[in-house]
Amino acid sequence: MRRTGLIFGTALTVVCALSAPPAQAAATLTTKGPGFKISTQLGVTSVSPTRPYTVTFASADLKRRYTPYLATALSQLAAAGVRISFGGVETLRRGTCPPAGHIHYVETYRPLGRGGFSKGMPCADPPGGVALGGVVAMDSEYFDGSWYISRHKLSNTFVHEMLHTLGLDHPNLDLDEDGVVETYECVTDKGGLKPVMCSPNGGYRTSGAAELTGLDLDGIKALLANARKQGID
Ligand SMILES: [Ca+2]
Ligand SMILES: [Zn+2]
Repeated sequence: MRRTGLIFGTALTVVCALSAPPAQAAATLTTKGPGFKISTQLGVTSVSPTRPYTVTFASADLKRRYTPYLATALSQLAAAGVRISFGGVETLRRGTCPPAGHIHYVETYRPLGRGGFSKGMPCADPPGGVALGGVVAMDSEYFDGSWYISRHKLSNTFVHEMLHTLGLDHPNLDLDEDGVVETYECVTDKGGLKPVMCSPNGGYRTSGAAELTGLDLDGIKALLANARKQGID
């Protein structure tokens, strides 16, 4: 069966119910913008402009297969001021956070317990609210042929989940004011694009797309600016 609808989710739908944003973060820090939202409910309010972020993989095979999907996004993030680069292979105990600054990719069967969904989670409540990276679990179904996903959605999923680990949440809003924040209900940029962080998916729809939109970059810039506002290096 071919399914092209809901492709990725995260545990954020679960987490949203847990707690209000930390009180100390509310006053001066940017927490959202027209096309982005920061994961304050997970205690992440900034991205360090100086500390390194490193993308690691659970195996050499994953590194080989996943790197092409992430290279453009890493260039964009670096250009925006994030010190991010590819690292190597490391083993992580299930359910734990990787070493500081690592964004660790694994491949598991239905990490959210739902077919076709992948999961990206930041390490919660990092000191000072500075993103420490996290774990991305890509659904193995995309790669063994058991779940159809278009090339552009797969590419966007890689980037979407990575941005969760840096502290971006779904920016969905009740734009039509029907009282419900719906899937795909996200602002668009001048070119009609939804942010790649839109739930369940957004971003460029060209084949092989794996880029942040300008709206997502606004979110990254806000995370970096929050660090500077707090004097965080
Ligand atoms: Ca609505
Ligand atoms: Zn998501």
